[in-house]
Amino acid sequence: MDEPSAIEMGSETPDDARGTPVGRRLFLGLLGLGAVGVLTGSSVSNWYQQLAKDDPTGLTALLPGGGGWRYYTVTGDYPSRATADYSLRVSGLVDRPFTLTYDQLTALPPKLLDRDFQCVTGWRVTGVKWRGVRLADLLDRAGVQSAGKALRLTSFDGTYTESLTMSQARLDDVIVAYQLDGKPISSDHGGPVRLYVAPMYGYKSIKWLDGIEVVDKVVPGYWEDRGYDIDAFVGQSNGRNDEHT
Ligand SMILES: Nc1nc2c(c(=O)[nH]1)N[C@H]1C(S)=C(S)[C@@H](COP(=O)(O)O)O[C@H]1N2
Ligand SMILES: [Mo]
Repeated sequence: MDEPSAIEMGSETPDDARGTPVGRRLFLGLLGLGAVGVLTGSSVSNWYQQLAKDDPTGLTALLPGGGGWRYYTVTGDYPSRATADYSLRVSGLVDRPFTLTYDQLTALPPKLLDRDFQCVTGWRVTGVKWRGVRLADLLDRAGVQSAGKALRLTSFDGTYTESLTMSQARLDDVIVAYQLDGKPISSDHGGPVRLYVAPMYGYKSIKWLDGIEVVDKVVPGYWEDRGYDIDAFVGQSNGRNDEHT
């Protein structure tokens, strides 16, 4: 397998049939900031948002006003789902599989977190406030069977997956999140519901979460299949962020 890199993590979306990484186009775009005028008269902040969305390089973090976030998607679009149409399925090696609506999820006892969000590629957003439900609470509700050793998490983008061992999933700061900085999570950020794994690099925090399946062993997730650590604790894993400075 090719050695993955942080740039690869951000450039899964080809911008044309030849598969030119978006990153190159973006980088050239940043060099030519004067080109902003041709972008259909949108305000600079709208332009900035769009740029940040497509930015696999992290370079937009160097520009003022963006809050430091990059909006990642490996599929090339940002699926949106109304809260009324949302549901979360908990299944697999459990005694009581269930499905929660958005209203049912958000009615459960909340867990609040205030942490830095750290992508393995090096960008970080400090002091992000999250509200959600402890993943451990959902697992308790389902009743994990003794054979259940790991979780396989799925996204309604249809492509991204993630994994956690059972002990990681039960950590107090791993939540199924539905608010970010006091507002419902936007679809750009993986709303209406995403995972937030506070102690680990951002790629563990799967967006557009719709399925939690208890399985008997770890099934590597999307980036883990591409060489990133399954145990992605910030500062402890290989992180891959040594590959670019
Ligand atoms: N479904 C899905 N979840 C995802 C990703 C993705 O591309 N698709 N990217 C991951 C990575 S690498 C990071 S750093 C964070 C970024 O979250 P943000 O897009 O809200 O900034 O989402 C993670 N979850
Ligand atoms: Mo990331």
